[in-house]
Amino acid sequence: MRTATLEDDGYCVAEGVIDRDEVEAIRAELVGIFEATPFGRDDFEGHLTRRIYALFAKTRALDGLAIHPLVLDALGRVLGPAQLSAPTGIEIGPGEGAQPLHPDDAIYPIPRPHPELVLNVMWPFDDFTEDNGATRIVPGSHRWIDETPTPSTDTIALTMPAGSALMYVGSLWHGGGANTTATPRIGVVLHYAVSWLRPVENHVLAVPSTVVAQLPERLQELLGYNIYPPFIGYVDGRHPRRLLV
Ligand SMILES: O=C(O)CCC(=O)C(=O)O
Repeated sequence: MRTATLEDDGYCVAEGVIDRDEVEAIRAELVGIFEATPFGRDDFEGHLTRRIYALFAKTRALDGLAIHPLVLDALGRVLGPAQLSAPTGIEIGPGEGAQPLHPDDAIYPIPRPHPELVLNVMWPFDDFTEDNGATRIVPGSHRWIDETPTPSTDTIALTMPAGSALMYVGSLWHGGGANTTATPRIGVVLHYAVSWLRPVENHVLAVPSTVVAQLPERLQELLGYNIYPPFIGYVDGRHPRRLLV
């Protein structure tokens, strides 16, 4: 079968990006945070699903993945200057139904078609299977203009081993799958957007600046301490990095 590409298919999967030991270490850290995280409040968040928001205030385990060379390369090709927008840990619990299908860029009131505004990287920390809620996508839907899915729309489950990286563009219709197994499905979706848009989560308030000051410069930029040329994002006329002391 042909390998899917971001350019042609709106998604791609790279397997074996992180090894089993790293997967286990990150998963263990996330499990501790999920234990202190409430279930979702509506069908979109999922009533049996827990979501870790303000992720970069709560763990250092994902810093390297957020700036992984594979990711930075894709961001440069698909979005150009980019920032983190909605980084979220997602634990789909046993018995959860399928999440409503959606394109992530629909949150922005910009008519389709438009250049890509959003790129997601889903990092699975369990093997994603048909049964435990692997992310489902609607093939070809990144090219839709006014079309929306119906109950008979075909979706495919992006099954992959933990340690893979799934990337998909913000215009692709997708959603978390139903989990019909007895164990949770853990993944982290690092959702990036072009850096001239307002990010979905307000990182500058979510992550204390004393924490950001300790991070790699590239991650600081992705968390809002950046300038989109010539000067979107300035603080008192200067680069926001100057606040990080
Ligand atoms: O959990 C997943 O597989 C996808 C989640 C998702 O698409 C979302 O919450 O926007």
